[in-house]
Amino acid sequence: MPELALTRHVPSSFAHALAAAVPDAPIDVAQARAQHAGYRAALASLGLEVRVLDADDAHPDCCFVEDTAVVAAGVALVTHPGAPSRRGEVGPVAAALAELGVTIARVEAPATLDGGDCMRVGSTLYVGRSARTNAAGIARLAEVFEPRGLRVVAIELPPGVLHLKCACAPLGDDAITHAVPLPREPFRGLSLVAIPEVESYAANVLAIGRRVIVPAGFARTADLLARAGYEPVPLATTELRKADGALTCLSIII
Ligand code: CIR
Repeated sequence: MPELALTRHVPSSFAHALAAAVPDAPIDVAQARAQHAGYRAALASLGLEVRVLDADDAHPDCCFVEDTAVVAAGVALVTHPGAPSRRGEVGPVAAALAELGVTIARVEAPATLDGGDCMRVGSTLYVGRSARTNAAGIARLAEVFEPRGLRVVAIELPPGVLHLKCACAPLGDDAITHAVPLPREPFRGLSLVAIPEVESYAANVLAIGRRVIVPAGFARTADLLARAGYEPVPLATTELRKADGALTCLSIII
């Protein structure tokens, strides 16, 4: 079981975070902060020690720490994010990970890699090739993690899917959620909880053991997870969603 969640506060500039579409209502930063606090409380209630890094107002997306490092097999691969505006986010996260005693490796330009494109399930590390993660980034991921016993499987993402984990997420070591835009073939051998197309945002869940944090308001997904033997823990994410954020993106779980 994981023990620690590294998170980062929502900056006061959060209303300027990257977003594929302009939201119907502007981001309410105070509410985003309240939702982030709810997230940290949920992680703590599931038994994790939660660390929170200071926000950096110069980086409106800095609370989405998942994209800045991939941690597995005792190594943190600090990324070179695909979005230029996010590249300055990695320093404080790398420093915090180094303080935790994790071995640090790095992705260097021209390679790009976002942690949201990386999903470890058992001994397999799936990686989406996306607008944010390029072939050199995937090659670097394989170079770092394959010698440490992880099989790296690349998946071409359909246009419009920001990150691999927008459409799937781990449910332990042999199961995942899975939403329609993704092919099924690369995940053969895993149990899939198929998320209905109208609820595809809710594919991004955060499982800690059998308890699974799900975005609030996605009743069918919660029901499907419960039927599959998990305990859904709904959490409000409306303001984070306006910046294309969901649940896994707010932490690095160690
Ligand atoms: C971005 O576009 O980079 C942020 N606004 C959202 C990042 C979400 N990250 C994630 O799902 N891992």
